[in-house]
Amino acid sequence: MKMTWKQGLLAALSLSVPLSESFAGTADFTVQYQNYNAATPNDSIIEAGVQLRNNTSATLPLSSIVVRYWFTKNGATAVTPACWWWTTASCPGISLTTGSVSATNADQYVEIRFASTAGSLAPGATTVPIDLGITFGGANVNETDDYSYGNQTSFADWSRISVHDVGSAPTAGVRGGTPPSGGTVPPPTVSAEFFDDFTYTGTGDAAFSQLWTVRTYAGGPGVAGATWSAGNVSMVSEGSNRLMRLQTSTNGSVAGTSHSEVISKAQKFKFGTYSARLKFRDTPLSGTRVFADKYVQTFFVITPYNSPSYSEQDFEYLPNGGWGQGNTPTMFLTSFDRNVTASPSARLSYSHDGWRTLVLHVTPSGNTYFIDGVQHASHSAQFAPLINQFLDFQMWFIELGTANGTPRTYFQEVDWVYFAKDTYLDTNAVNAKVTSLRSASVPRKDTVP
Ligand SMILES: [Ca+2]
Ligand SMILES: [Ca+2]
Ligand SMILES: [Ca+2]
Repeated sequence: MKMTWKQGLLAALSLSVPLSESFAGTADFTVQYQNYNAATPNDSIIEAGVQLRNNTSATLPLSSIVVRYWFTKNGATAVTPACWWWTTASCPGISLTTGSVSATNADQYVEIRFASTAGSLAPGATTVPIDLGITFGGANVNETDDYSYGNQTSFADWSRISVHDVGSAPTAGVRGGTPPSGGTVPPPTVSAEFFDDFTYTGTGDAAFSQLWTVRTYAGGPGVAGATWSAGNVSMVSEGSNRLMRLQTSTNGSVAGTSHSEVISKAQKFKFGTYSARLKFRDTPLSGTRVFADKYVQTFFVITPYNSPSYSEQDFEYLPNGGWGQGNTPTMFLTSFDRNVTASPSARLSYSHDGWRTLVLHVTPSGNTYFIDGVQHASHSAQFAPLINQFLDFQMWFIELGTANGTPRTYFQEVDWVYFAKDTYLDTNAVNAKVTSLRSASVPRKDTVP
């Protein structure tokens, strides 16, 4: 493609602009919209076709922006966004979250985010349509009172779906379209919080040891006789960010198998928002993926297991399947209670490889699980904790591929963990808290009594 020196310079400049800052103006993008469900504005489905045109003379990375669709949920208790089509049926490169606002004709929005793999949009180019679905747990809603609603059945410019800088507040950082007017609901005030960005030099860092214990004692869960190795926990870099890495290794024999666990020193977490940003990994750090190795990548909270008041809430990801799932990558979201044998568990039968933001609301009336802003499970008050809990990260084998004697090491990484006591933050509010702490150069914080 022929490109002038100026366009080339602008494209180069765009790469050096921080993602949270506007590259240029508020008309960088035009949204074009078609209502794919125009015939039924009063059923339980919103289906919007959305495409984006780049109005600038620069090539703009889609990962630098988000698209927000604004609506009223009319009292519906579940709001579930989905990408039903984009480029291929699996919608690679897109993730979706929801947020709350208080604006004219909008109390909710769905946000479309793009991974770096979604690529860039050339000057004047338009994306193929994104088929955005929003469902309400079967409840019927009224779309005609939605800010972003229109009934056109072919694509036309539409200012009521807006484009913003990634990471911006709901109506801020406008790059295209016009967000609804009116205030946004400020996130609730957090009185006590725990945060760790895992910026340590290593697990020998004294500051790390103040907050966390790396397990070395033997025992369950998992393959009996496996060791729990301190060497399986390390701190690594990803660009300028620091991550905590957990590993689990095997050569197919019990003697050659080691697990890992990092647990908070404090047992003081009960009701509130638990959250962590994890990079789940489907492929090994070294060696070959052996599907007969069934193992678990986790973030969970737990009391002492033997307590008469035992409780536990888990995000457990099985990249190679297991627990009756064959080789299908499966996420289990489970709440345990000492006195209940049937532990409720949601099962998500697809890969979670890559970065995921996990949010768990633990309230006196039950536990609700979110991944990347989407609610996937809600468990009743029976499973609310009775006593304080620990924060925990763990990797372990359920069973081994004993026929394969070649060593292999699997891993997961943790960017940060955040807890807000007695306060319930949605995923956007959690991300805003983490961004704010980082902006203030706070690598870790603990004000939880
Ligand atoms: Ca509809
Ligand atoms: Ca509505
Ligand atoms: Ca980090």
